[in-house]
Amino acid sequence: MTTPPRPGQPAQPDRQEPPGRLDEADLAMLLLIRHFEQALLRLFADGEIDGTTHTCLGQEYIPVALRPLLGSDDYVFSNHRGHGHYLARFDDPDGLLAEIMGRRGAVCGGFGGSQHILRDRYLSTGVQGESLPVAVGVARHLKAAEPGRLAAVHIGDGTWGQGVVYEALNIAALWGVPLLVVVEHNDIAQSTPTRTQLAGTIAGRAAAFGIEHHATQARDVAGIRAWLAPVVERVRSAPRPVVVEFHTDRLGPHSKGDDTRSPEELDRLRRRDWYETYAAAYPQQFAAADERQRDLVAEVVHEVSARPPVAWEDR
Ligand SMILES: Cc1ncc(C[n+]2csc(CCOP(=O)(O)OP(=O)(O)O)c2C)c(N)n1
Repeated sequence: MTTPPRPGQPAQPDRQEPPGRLDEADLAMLLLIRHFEQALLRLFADGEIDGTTHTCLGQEYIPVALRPLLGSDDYVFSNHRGHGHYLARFDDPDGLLAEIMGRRGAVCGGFGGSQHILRDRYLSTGVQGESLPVAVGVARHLKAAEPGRLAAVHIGDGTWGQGVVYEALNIAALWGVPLLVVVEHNDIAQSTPTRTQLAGTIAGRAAAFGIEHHATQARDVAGIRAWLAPVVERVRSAPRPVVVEFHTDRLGPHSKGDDTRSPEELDRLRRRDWYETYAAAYPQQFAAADERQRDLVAEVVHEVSARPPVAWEDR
């Protein structure tokens, strides 16, 4: 039921294709997010951070692919698994880590932590589905006041169990608002496999509202970008809502250590990790960039950990 490509639109990239060679900036961003997330899990395991966090290990390529397609005047609404979304938009690992650790220089004064960040036109929330109606309202405003700009909202497959998603899609379609719904479909919601709780398909649910839907298995940043560029352009120019569904893998635990999947299942997913695929395709470029970003994140962790806690008067 996925909407067929239009004439002139690049074909949907295939997961089987070898990845295209990335430019240094894209590779650096992918690896920054990967090492940032791994460092966070270590900090939690070592008892250096309280509370909780949800890493986007395995899903990093989605915000990196979208990065040049979204401008600073577009709104991005993120969810509980949002570190990659934030880093791809702002390239600010220090501010994010300080926020999560409650240290000076925190992007939201340490109030928001991992899941609740507000910066310029970027807002994340840990409440599933909460951002979608807000994004529809913002998209309605953009349509009237800032034509050509859009609101992008990231949600997981499990979030399609929230009724508010359908109220929001209904109004988005009715009002014809510039809304890009980015679905990161990793087949699991915390511990619930999606196949046990989602009847039909996300494509079918979008179709029920007459909303254009596209899906891809690809992890190749350049291929995804070329494929999505005209889709995103249509969201802006029509304007109208579009749902883009990425079939992806959550490689880490739901939050810090609560993975209910079997070691065999995790092995299967790790074998198709973009990190492994890219390392095998471009070993020299990868090794140098990987070491650089690993060191950069280690330096950020070292420097931010040494900062004093956020003080009340800094907030
Ligand atoms: C309204 C609401 N209900 C329950 C939760 C607890 N919760 C946090 S994440 C999550 C699973 C979300 O699954 P999905 O949307 O597929 O995203 P993923 O975690 O796979 O990225 C749940 C149940 C919540 N944050 N908000």
